[in-house]
Amino acid sequence: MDRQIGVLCGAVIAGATFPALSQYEARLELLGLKRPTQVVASGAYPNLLYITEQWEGTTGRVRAYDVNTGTLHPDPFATIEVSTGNSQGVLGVAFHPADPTRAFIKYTRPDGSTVIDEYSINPAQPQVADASVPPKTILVVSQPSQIHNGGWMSFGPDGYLWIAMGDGGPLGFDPDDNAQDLATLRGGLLRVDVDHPDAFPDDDNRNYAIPPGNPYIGNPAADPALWAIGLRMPWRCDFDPATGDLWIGDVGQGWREEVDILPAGSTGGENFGWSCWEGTREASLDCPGGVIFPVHEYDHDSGCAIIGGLVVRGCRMPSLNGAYLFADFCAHTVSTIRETAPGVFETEEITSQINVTSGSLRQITSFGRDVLGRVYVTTLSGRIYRLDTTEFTPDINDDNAINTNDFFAFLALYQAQDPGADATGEGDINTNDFFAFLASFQQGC
Ligand SMILES: [Ca+2]
Ligand SMILES: [Ca+2]
Ligand SMILES: [Ca+2]
Ligand SMILES: [Ca+2]
Repeated sequence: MDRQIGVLCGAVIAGATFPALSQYEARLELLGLKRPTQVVASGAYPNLLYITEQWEGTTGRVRAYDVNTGTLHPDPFATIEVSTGNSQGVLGVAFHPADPTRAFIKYTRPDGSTVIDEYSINPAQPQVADASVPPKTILVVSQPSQIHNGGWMSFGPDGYLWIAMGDGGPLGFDPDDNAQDLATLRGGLLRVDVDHPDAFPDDDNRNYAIPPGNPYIGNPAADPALWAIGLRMPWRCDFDPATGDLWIGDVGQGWREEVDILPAGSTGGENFGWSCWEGTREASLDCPGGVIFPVHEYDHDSGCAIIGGLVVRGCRMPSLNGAYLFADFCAHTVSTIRETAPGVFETEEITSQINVTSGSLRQITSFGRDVLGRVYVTTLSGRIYRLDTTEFTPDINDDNAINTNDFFAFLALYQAQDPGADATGEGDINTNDFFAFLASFQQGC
């Protein structure tokens, strides 16, 4: 913060009044999609959001949506033949962080296998994949059944592609013990390198390199793509944009839904417990030690399937800054988790604080963010909502950061008696608003 403004804030903060209790709004952004499962931004094309449509009939799609114009591009980015169980279909899309011509789509193909293919983008036409370049397969993982195929995928802060895999079934309680088996990728968290030559030239199902530092390199009993094990159905995960911690929402079996954290400093080899443990409930008698337990879990009195969310960062919703948002698919609840002291996590259900402008937040399938940190929610019914706040935010110029530009933007609004300067929210613009702005400005986000 500018030093002079900081001094000014320090002088007036004692008399400041803070905005009232926050309320949120879920504004309907788009409807009519087919089972949307993810909303992903590409840094290279900041006005576009890419939406995965899980399946319609036997076809899944990725669609491009222009957030500036509010239009869905009529032609899909990609159209893929898929298998169509509840956790099958098009499951995720990721964009190479440094190369605007490369996109990656995760889906289950008609024979049930989980596949990641690379698609090419012509930067002149990023709404649709470049049809002149055939998709290239990165990874194929066979699946014993159509359950627990779900799992998220994203590039991490380290530039590698991270992939979470469900245990694959074929029944409950992971009967093949996939999640504790170092030889299979099912039930694991993977880290692969898509920038270096294929390390498995004799294997058409593995077309990537292994990043140096992966924990099981050199272990002949382990698949070197694994970073961690013990996951059941990690439907949605998120790297905290501020800390790099990975938050994992792992769907439970009959008792516990859980949220796990892989710290940014992880050196790999973590065991998240499944199927020895379901949350902190012992599910089998033969459990290894050293299991990482969830930072939050809830039982089936409060829901049935956790929809992992994301860590909100930035100034658009100041009271959610730093909170992890997640949902339950059946209870239709939205909740937050905050680390209030090192290792202490507190949760709050905020469903009743969200005013939904049209329809309802039922059967939430994912949360996503755009390049400005705005938060989106997808529902199985085909809707996308943008989560916003009715609270006053000192981010006056709406760029998700607070700095001197906001200070001067506020002064301009204040002098013009613009409603945007009504920091106290009572309809009048006076010196109280000036002090309230300064207080929230100093507080930052
Ligand atoms: Ca290969
Ligand atoms: Ca666990
Ligand atoms: Ca700003
Ligand atoms: Ca006012």
